Amino acid sequence: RKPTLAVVGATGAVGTVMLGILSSREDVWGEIRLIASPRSAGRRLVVRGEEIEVIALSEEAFEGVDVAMFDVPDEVSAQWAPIAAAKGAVAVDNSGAFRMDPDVPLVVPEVNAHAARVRPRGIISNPNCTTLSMIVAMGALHAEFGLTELIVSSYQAASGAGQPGIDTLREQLTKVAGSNLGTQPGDVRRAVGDFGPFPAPLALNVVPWAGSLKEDGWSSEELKVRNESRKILGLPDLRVTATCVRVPVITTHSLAVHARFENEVTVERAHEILGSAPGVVVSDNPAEGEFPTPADVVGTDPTWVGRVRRSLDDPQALELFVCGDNLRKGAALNTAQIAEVVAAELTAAG
Ligand code: 11C
Repeated sequence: RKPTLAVVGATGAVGTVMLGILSSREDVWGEIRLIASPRSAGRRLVVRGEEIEVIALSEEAFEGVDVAMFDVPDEVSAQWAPIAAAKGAVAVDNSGAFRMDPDVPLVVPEVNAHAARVRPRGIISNPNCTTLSMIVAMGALHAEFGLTELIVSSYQAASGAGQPGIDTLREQLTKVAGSNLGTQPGDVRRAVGDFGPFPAPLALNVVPWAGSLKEDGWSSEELKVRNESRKILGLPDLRVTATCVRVPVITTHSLAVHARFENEVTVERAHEILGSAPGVVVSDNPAEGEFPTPADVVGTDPTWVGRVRRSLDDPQALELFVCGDNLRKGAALNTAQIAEVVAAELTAAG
């Protein structure tokens, strides 16, 4: 019997991408059940070419479910993932609710698939999209050179803040299109009016903020990049500094990465490693204008890496520019890959 899958949060920005991904990947699932808030129950959505009615989140909705994916806010996952697990499902959770729980593995299949097998709470966490947008490439480089430090600046897309983020950026872009705005202090701020989920205008701007305020001026997003990178790579003392910035891109997060290693590095060897790493594509020929940009890689699955350079002042460090679709590898795709690892395990166990 093929395992039964539940998709919780099927109607959200990530849930919508998830249904497309489930329809295009090798089909390892028996029944696929779509679950959402009571407000969205009754809607009919297409997955694997078949229309399915969305049912309301309830305990009974998890009856007979083997794997339950959660693409919902932290507080909804915090309440419902343990309920799904108590009903016998393996919960694969894309929220921040359980990522740092020592009894919950944080899994990126290309880096630490083995960790998915040990799940005392019946829950597996999917990392934050910013961490995910670089970690496959960093895992491959770490395996060869031994990572000792990461200094990253992110360029995060509006869709990281969900559908309200996308809607806000589109509305702001409409308001500023064809104008002379962006020439006087505050003119864009006054013109766009509504900032939506962002603390400042995003159109014609960059905003050095994502997430909520934590101690000493750090944002939650910056701490997630640090804590999650350490946990996924199994390097609890890895030095990590992140500055997270929102840019006027609809979808695809980018990161400028300074990575320091135990050993000397060469660009040639880094290209070889990245070029043969599953899930990574190298696009690095600046003489021909070749490097990854969000507009070019959006809608694709891999982590794209370009601008690979050895640091001028440090032969043990590399500089890179990395792009990844935050709704696909950064969210839905990685969740689907984790669920497939579990499905293979369940199917093998009979
Ligand atoms: C953003 N990375 O771009 C965030 C969204 O911890 O799953 C994802 C938040 C999370 O705003």
